[in-house]
Amino acid sequence: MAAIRIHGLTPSTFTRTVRLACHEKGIDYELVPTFPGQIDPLNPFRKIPAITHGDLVLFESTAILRYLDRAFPGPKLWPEGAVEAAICDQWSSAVCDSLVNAALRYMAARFGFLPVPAEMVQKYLDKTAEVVPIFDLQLASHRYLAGDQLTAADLFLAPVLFYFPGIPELKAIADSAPNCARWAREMAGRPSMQATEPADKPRLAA
Ligand SMILES: N[C@@H](CCC(=O)N[C@@H](CS)C(=O)NCC(=O)O)C(=O)O
Repeated sequence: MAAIRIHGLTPSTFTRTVRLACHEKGIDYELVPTFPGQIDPLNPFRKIPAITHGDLVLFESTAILRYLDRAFPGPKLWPEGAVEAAICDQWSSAVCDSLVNAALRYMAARFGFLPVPAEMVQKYLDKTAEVVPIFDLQLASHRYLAGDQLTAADLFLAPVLFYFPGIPELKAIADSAPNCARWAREMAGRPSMQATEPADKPRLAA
């Protein structure tokens, strides 16, 4: 049995981020399929993923990635320098806050995961159209989201952008972000992305 157990689901973007981190660092893990409603007591906030490592139980993907990066050898997910590490945190948070609170909420409505009032659905789409160009501008002058090397920030962004082509309105936004497209193509070629492709892609609600 692998020492690291990831409790979550393959279509979950945050679960994929944690799995990506394990693949990038070469950490062996076992995925324990767990729905948000089943994750308590590992995460009392009832969100996936959570991990266990021996007696340690951890939830919140950022804390999990930080732990994996510090506790295990392998390529660093945060750069060494104070400035570079802060930039990585900045872009990771921008994904988890500005992008997730727009695009992921829109996807949840379109995939029928959550009942979202109609006026909010449009607001989430408008907000997505507002924030994606900011990521595109950053990627215009940097190979990766937080600079010239792959960092945790890329591992947060990739699972979210991965769903854009499957939703016509989000595909239209992605199509006007050429630098995100160039970055996404490069990310798609990584073995970590291929190994964590969701088993079942969610379908659009009628
Ligand atoms: N801040 C959490 C967010 C995790 C999260 O939102 N997970 C989603 C699935 S991708 C979830 O469990 N949603 C269920 C819910 O919000 O009730 C983290 O970084 O791990």
